[in-house]
Amino acid sequence: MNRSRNGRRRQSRHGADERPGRAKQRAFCIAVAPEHEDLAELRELLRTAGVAVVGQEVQHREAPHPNTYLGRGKLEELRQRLVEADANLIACDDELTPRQERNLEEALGLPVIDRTAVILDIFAGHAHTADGKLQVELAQLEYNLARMRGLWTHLERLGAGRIDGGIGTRGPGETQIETDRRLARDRISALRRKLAGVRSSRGVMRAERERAALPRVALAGYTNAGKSTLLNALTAELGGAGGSRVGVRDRLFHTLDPTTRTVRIGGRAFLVTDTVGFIRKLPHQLVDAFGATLEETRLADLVVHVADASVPEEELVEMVRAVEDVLEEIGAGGAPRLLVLNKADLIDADRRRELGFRHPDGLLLSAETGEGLEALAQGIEREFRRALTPVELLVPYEEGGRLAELHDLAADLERDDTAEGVHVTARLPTTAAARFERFAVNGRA
Ligand SMILES: Nc1nc2c(ncn2[C@@H]2O[C@H](COP(=O)(O)OP(=O)(O)OP(=O)(O)O)[C@@H](O)[C@H]2O)c(=O)[nH]1
Ligand SMILES: [Mg+2]
Repeated sequence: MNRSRNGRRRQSRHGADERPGRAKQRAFCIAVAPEHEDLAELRELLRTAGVAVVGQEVQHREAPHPNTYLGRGKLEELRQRLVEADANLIACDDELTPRQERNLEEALGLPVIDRTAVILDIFAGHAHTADGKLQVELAQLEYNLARMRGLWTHLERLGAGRIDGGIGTRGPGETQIETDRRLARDRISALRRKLAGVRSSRGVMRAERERAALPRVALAGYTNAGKSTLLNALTAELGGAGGSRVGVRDRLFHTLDPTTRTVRIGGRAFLVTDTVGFIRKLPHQLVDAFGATLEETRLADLVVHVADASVPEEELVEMVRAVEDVLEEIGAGGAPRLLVLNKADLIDADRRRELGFRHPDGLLLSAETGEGLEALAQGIEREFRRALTPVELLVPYEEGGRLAELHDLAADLERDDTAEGVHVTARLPTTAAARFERFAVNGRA
């Protein structure tokens, strides 16, 4: 911590800070919880956002105070501790109502950011593709519209350039706020239109057509569980194609944009997609804005749920549940699921046994060392077969291309050349079965 900063002028209520570059921010974390809560995740989020943590306070109460989040007495007590800790920012582990946020800022005399703002800020920093950037901007605008002030200026992630004169860069003042609101709403509609355009663009449609032909596996899971590492391992070990390695880093929400690779398992090609990680209390603005990205998971034939099993059991259970909740929320709750307990290389023999009986369906694996990869491949193959639809087709000889496609897609394919064409019995993924319907014999397709 840089002591020489102690005497510097306070940030304005809206976080404006005229120092050039990104200021070193020193956050004091607060939370309300009925029982013990260690705030490790909020600290990790802040670390990823480039903010230092200088202290924390968890108030034990059933529910947050509706007006001030923390109770009166606690607020009094905190003021002194904030000075001692040399904090210049408060970070709250829950999403605050605009009123709670305002009241907290007034009572504590420091800018307040909530969990949602931190997550949105991280997303803003990690979005690389045009699509990703649009999605994050949309989520931020929606969050800010309710608050009408500068989320970005708090964490100073975005240089003035990008949102020059835009929402969140100005001070308050009633007229300004009205103008900002209107601008924000205009921008939100424009972004929605743009995103809709991106989605319906030719490229996306073509990719989707191609995708429909091969069985799709989505890697889903808590952020930092090792999804990208696993995709790399699957591509490297099992053979596959589709470009360079996916970025891996020990930070939250490293991956935002979905990456799809072809992986060959049991002689058949699968499309495996790595996508954005989930988190407890995932801001609903993000779930909305990332609809197209999350679609990859919703449309998958199989969801491989990757969990970091190197954490204590309680945390593991909580993270697994958080992911299940989000899957449910995005409409992927019904898809066949395979649980992968990753980071096996960090787990000792005792804990391995414990995992074995606590999560009997879980597949212990290490994306780093390759342990368990083969078992995962078999698991994918097995789940895939379970979801196959039996078909009986008569494919005319002139449709040779379709036959080749069938060979790629089908399991247990048997063919018999007859006078009318090739008679085929096989088992196909449901989506593919629908596409071959017109060749169906006896209504079986
Ligand atoms: N020891 C060990 N570390 C792992 C393993 N798999 C992943 N990691 C590490 O865990 C961290 C996160 O890995 P990623 O693959 O980026 O995780 P992710 O799930 O894609 O994370 P986000 O994209 O942020 O949601 C990195 O530091 C990896 O090196 C593993 O099997 N063993
Ligand atoms: Mg990743």
